[in-house]
Amino acid sequence: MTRRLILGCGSVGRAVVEAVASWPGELDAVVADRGRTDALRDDTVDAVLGDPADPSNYPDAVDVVFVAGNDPEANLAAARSARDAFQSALVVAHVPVAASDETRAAVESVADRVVDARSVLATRALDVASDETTERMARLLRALRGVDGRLAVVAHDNPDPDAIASALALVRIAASVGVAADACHFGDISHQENRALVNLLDIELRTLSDPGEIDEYDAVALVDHSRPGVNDGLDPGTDVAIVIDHHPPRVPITAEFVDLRSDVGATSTLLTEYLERLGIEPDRVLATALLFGIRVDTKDFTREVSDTDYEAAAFLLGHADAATLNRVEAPSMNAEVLDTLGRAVRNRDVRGTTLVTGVGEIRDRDVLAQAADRLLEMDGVRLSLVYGFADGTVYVSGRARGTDIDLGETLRDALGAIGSAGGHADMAGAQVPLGILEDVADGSKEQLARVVDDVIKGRFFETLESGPRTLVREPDTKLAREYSQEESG
Ligand SMILES: [Mn+2]
Repeated sequence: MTRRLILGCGSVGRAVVEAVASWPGELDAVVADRGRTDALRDDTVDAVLGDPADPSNYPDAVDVVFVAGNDPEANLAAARSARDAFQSALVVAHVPVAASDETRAAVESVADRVVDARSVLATRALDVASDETTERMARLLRALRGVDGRLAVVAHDNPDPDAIASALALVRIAASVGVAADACHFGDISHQENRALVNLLDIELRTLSDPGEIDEYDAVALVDHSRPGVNDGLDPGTDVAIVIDHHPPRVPITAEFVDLRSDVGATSTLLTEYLERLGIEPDRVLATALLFGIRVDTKDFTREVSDTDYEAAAFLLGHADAATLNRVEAPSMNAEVLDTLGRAVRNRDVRGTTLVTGVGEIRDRDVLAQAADRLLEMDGVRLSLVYGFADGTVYVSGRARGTDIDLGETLRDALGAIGSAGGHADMAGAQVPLGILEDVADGSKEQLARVVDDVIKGRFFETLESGPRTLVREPDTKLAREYSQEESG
């Protein structure tokens, strides 16, 4: 049981609390601000109102201390007290942007780890996430290794692509630890698209017709649903070893291993994360099925889609068979758009609510507008800018929503001098001749992509940081017309 103590609570402390509150272990906090204290108590943290640097406010023993206030000097004082009070604890201290070099150095001398707001925030957030993910991986493998015999991975009745793909993926993960498993379901695969998926990919599924058939197995796992006997043909009293699902449960779920995350769009996303983190390379059939599962459940990335779904899709793209996907249905999103979107997600540079990304060489510049649209759906993104190059020109496409930035005018400021740019406040584009950039790149495609990155991304962020155009000015109507034509697709 890890005992954690938070000292001070600025925006960083708040983020830490939100991440840590769900972890097993104890969480205490000492905060000088009454409003913050009350907010923490709402989060069921044991929060004391008082001076974070006063040891009399501390619990008897802790394993990890997060110093997480907004004030550099107060954090230094708290870090010193914590170091004195808990010799063997891990002291992690946040150094706010405003800290002087002197204070920064002083904090570094007492804390075991320093989180420097100027550079490390994003990285630390990822570390925190990966700790949780790593622990989950370990628990799943433990549950699988505990299976003595053959495992039935049961999808819900009349399984959809998400359920089918998830079952296949769990069978694959089980095999990686030497446990034999079958992907099973009750009912029919009735939907034409789902049958096409199974037939085209030659997917092996066992159709169960009698609840008694499950007795041939030594353990049961459920995917894309969470209760035996509810939306499957199992006896409601069936012992379940593993549940992996993205639907919010109506009742508490009992199983040895439960992974229920309703903040992702598909169970296939969860299974993809396992494959990726466990270093299991999905074969063509599995990757294609998982990608299809994510697409169907998120209605082609338009419904309940999260960053995790995009990350999973980006990973699967490298392994999936786009041609087969295209044959399963006539998708609204073709393979090239999906591929461009994958590159856009992988290469993204997010600063605040702005996402800028380069996709390298493109064949069809329409894909940029579609990618910019989709990226705007990512969590916390209010402005997206996507660029790629073709036929000696860099094409740039941007979208904005819920911000007061005039994107068309801002793009003109950023790129007007080296090309043509403009458009609406919420939908804009630019074209920059590659000309001189190509000379700099010296014939190498990779080098060219880097030079384009430097110029487009560099100029755009620079313009944003130095004061972007806001919606006060009327956009140039002539340019707006010009660009709205190519941006309408
Ligand atoms: Mn699903």
